[in-house]
Amino acid sequence: MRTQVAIIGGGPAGLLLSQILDLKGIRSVILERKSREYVLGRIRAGVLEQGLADMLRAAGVGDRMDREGQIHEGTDIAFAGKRHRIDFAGLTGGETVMVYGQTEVTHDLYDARDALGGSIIDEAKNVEINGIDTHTPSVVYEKDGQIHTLHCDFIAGCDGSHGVCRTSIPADIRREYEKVYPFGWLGVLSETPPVSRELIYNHHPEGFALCSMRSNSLSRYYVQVPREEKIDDWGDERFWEMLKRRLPEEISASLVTGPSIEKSIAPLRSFVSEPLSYGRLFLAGDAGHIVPPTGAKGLNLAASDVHYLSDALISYYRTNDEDLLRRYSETALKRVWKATRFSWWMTTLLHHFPENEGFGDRIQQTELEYLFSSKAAQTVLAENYVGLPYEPS
Ligand code: FAS
Ligand code: PHB
Repeated sequence: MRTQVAIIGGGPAGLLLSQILDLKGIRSVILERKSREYVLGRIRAGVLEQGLADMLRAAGVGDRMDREGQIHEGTDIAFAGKRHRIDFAGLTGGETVMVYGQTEVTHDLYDARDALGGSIIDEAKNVEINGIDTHTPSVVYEKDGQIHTLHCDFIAGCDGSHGVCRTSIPADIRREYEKVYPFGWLGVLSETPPVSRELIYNHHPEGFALCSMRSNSLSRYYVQVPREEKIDDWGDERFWEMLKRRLPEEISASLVTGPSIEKSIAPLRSFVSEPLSYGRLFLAGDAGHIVPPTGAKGLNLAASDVHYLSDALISYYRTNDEDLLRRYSETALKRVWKATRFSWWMTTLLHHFPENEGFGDRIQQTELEYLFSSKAAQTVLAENYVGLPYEPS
């Protein structure tokens, strides 16, 4: 088999890249390890920056998002029993975010790929990438017991944090930066009306809590739990009790609880691998970096990587010029590190760090009090949350 761009991974990064390239006449094949049903069953991100929403619209994948998604002009941050609003639109000259689940984005992308006859090979096992330091790379994989080789010009590593592409970059070239947080997020999806029209990021001495949603009848809640917690130890009642304890009285009083239709624990870490490219291999999305979900940046960074990588590939196939490809890693990492900083800052501001008792707690409280006394401080939060501009390639 032969194609122009072999894409490893059929999550949002791989699907969006394939769709954008297809619309420019560039052929790609997506190799996805799991079944489509498994990929579409994942519950993950919920907030889309303007940049990602615009990319989906430009790729012909924005209609259902514009029909069913919710535009949010601000968010609440609650601490010391009170809630304060960050007015995104007012502080950024009108910028907003779109609340629309990653699960729906992935559904829409699969539908769009099918509509264009895109080539997605799911349940592709034992993917191995070869020749990335040559002009004739290839991918070997197993499907239905048969071994196949896919010859290509480029390989896009969109295979997430547990993929094979990142570690195909030689260890002596690769530099990894990591910060592991001593806690995770226990998340619940429930068919209940959201407790508030906008999201509420809630600081509490016991631990962080987040009130989010997918629609007016589907709510998404998270509580900070110690890293070693096991999901089997968390019945719904225990979850709702903890959430209510952490929310300000006026919010928990109006919380509608119900059975969880999904419940999972995600560990939190910050991780960046440099460079994001090596020879004819280019990493995009979680394959190259991971952020704690506190800043709602993971999915949105996958989008900006795809923006830069698709620009570079389109430019190459149009002009045979490899300049943008050569500069992809440096360009993408500038935005990755800014979002990594913001996600670290939001996580540090809002979570309880047992090892910080005393001085650390007082600094955190001072930071929160300063945030709500300073329009400048709120503007910094707002412009990062709605998404910093995509730097010109
Ligand atoms: P993905 O991980 O989505 O997709 C990678 C794909 O590659 C997967 O389908 C995988 O099966 C496939 N793959 C892996 N190895 C392969 C191989 N060897 N061969 C072929 N295919 C392979 N972000 C937020 O903004 N907010 C959140 O609340 C949030 N919650 C999250 C919760 C969890 C549990 C996780 C894991 C992530 C969460 N994220 C969140 C981040 C998440 O949304 C990612 O940023 C987003 O999925 C990135 O998309 P991709 O880069 O496409 O990676
Ligand atoms: C979500 O709705 O899943 C969500 C929203 C905002 C975040 C993280 C997760 O920062």
